Amino acid sequence: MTRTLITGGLVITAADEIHADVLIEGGRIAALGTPGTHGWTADRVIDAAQKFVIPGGVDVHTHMELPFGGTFASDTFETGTQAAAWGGTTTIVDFAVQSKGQSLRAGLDAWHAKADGRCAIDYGFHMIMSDVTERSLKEMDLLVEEGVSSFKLFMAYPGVFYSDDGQILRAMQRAAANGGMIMMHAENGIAIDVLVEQALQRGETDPRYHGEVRKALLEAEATHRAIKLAQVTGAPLYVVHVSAEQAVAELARARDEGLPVFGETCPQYLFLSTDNLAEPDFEGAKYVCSTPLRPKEHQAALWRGLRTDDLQVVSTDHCPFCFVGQKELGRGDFSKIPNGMPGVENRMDLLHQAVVEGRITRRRWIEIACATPARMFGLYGKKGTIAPGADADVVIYDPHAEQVMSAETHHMNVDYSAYEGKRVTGQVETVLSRGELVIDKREFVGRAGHGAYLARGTSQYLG
Ligand code: DUC
Ligand code: ZN
Ligand code: ZN
Repeated sequence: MTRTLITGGLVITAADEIHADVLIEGGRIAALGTPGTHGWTADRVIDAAQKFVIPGGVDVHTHMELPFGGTFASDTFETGTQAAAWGGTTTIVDFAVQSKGQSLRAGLDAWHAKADGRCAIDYGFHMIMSDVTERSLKEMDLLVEEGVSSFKLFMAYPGVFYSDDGQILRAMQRAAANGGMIMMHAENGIAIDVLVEQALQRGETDPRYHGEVRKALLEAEATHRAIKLAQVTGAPLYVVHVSAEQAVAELARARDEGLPVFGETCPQYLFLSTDNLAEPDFEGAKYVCSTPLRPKEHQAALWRGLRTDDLQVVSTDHCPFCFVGQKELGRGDFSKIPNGMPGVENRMDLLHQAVVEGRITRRRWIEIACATPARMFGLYGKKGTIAPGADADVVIYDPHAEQVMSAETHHMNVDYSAYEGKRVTGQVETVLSRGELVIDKREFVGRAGHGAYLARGTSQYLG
């Protein structure tokens, strides 16, 4: 059994910051010990002096190879999980998709076929339900039992992923009974599609109109409706990619009422804005995602929500499309721009930058990026912390390194960076996944197929 010892670092978890040595044995954390007192020996010693020792990031919202708008997200499970590791993320939960007329099982099988044997880090699946029928409702119970314990429903994208309120209510009733978590894309897609049509008729075809028609109020309205439907059924609700201040207010009100309602935001909403969507020469298309980027003024509410726990998780919604050949599908018609942005490699660094800037504390960084996403989706104990018995998914993080984000240097399979030229302080140095080196002093030493499929438990936020 290989023994690894990480010495001299500052171990940061959601709960503590302690100077400790970390002993890893057989892929798991064996013990934490006071430096200089324990006498442990190991096959491999990693010097973490002046560095942070943090749990590997847990990104619970990615879309590798997602079919969207006539094309596919450009990261495969192989490239996307390597990029994740480069950025200090050691677990992803991706979204398997049920196609219309098909079973949940068929969707899940298709996603296993894409991912199994290809991932550099561990991975699990949520299930996107695009066809809520008697049959798929029954299948939900089986999926929860076998480790796919969360279901994403869409109030947007009529004709594609959209579910109506009756379908949503039925899926929520089922989740309330079987322990599943309902994840919601909360935007009023029926109303948005009318506004899209009207904008195009007026000749408003540039990327920035994507942001104008997908109104904050229509995110807030859908968030409110989803909360009320969840309340009627008793189901827990996790609202994905929250971007509007008014939607945060809906979540805060529901949480003040004591409802099991949770919210996630993403780095793009914290660091980018409609100014990016308005970039000339169609460059704004790089920032087209849904929910859309909002005017800068919304960012304060998102940061506040993260501090007050009205928002609990930051994930990426990593869904990259190349500018050349993919985003370009929407030249002359913003509604044809594939929705999504790259970011799986950038999340831990951007959130560390928020620590540097004093927006969140170091422990809150680990809480929103590692511990809470693991707890939320039934992975905690194994993932999301550094404690005896946990998987040895560990990142040695240099908090003093300076880096400039760029498509020239990133590892995501996409031809642009949403943060091109952005200077941040802090960088991943070494990454272990279940005790095995994936990144060794900024060299990739992992392999496709090391990543194991994670059958998840139910959310640890449910009673
Ligand atoms: N939003 C995106 O930006 N891309 C994929 C699906 C989604 O909901
Ligand atoms: Zn979505
Ligand atoms: Zn998504």
